[in-house]
Amino acid sequence: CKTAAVKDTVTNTNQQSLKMNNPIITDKYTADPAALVYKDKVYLYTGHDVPEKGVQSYRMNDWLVYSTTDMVHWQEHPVPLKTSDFAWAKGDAWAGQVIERNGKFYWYVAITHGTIHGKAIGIAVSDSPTGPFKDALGKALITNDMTTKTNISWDDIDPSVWIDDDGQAYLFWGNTVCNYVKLKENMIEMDGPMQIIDLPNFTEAPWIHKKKDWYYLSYAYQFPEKIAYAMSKSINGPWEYKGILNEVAGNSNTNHQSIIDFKGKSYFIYHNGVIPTEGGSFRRSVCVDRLYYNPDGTMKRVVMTSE
Ligand code: FUB
Repeated sequence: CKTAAVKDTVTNTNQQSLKMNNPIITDKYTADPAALVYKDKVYLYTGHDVPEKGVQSYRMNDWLVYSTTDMVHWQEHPVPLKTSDFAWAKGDAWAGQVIERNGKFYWYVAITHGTIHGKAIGIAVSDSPTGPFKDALGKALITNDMTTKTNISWDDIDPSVWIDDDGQAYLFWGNTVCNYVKLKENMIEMDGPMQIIDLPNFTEAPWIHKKKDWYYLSYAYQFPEKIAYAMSKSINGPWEYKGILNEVAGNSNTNHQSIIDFKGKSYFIYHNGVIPTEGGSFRRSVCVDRLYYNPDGTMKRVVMTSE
């Protein structure tokens, strides 16, 4: 598999000082990682692929949460959120992200709508990063009615959320087109028009992070998915495309990234399908690797590791 092949590169370049034990979770299939740094811990929210014999499509009914203080030892917490917690939805616990504001934790998720044909973005809220979370709105914040789409065959609208230095919150999402909108301080209402960001080969999975005075918008690129990114001096753009950050992850058509800094180091968190025998596009596993920046702020390509 691809991850085994890059192991020597890692050793030779001496980039990797900490063994990540990839995949980091092996007793369950986990996907679509979204990490939150809060106080002295990292909370990792993931999707959960449920293997079903002979089924080659997503079976995802709940989301999972793990925490760590060292990025190596991960503690699993009780299931924090299920598709059935959204009464208006039909199923499919797809990608999402959690953010903290004023002591509350808001979880934006992609989920299949019960009556509108397609995916929607729901919001769950909790007083604790580990939940339990409950539906914050009682309806979808954003819907993606597929009956109006003629040129797209899939309807993933992975949300990603960001609170800027001035306190303004933003929601990013999209499939084939990246959209964003301001959120009100209550985090559950939009505040202004939806806008579009022009990014080459945008598929899905936007993720915003900031380092020094640069904003980074990384996303799943083409299909099978690589991770590419753009940079800007402002959250409102203009965004300049900077290239590929991560190759197609071993044995999975999708890739999905989360980028954080924790205790002075930068991390790239993603999924692949390398668990022997059953692993694949619908039985994925979350991995963590170190991320390094160049002096001009661009990011070095991530070297995927298998341990
Ligand atoms: O896990 C289901 C979907 O596959 C996610 O929403 C996408 O990001 C892709 O990983």
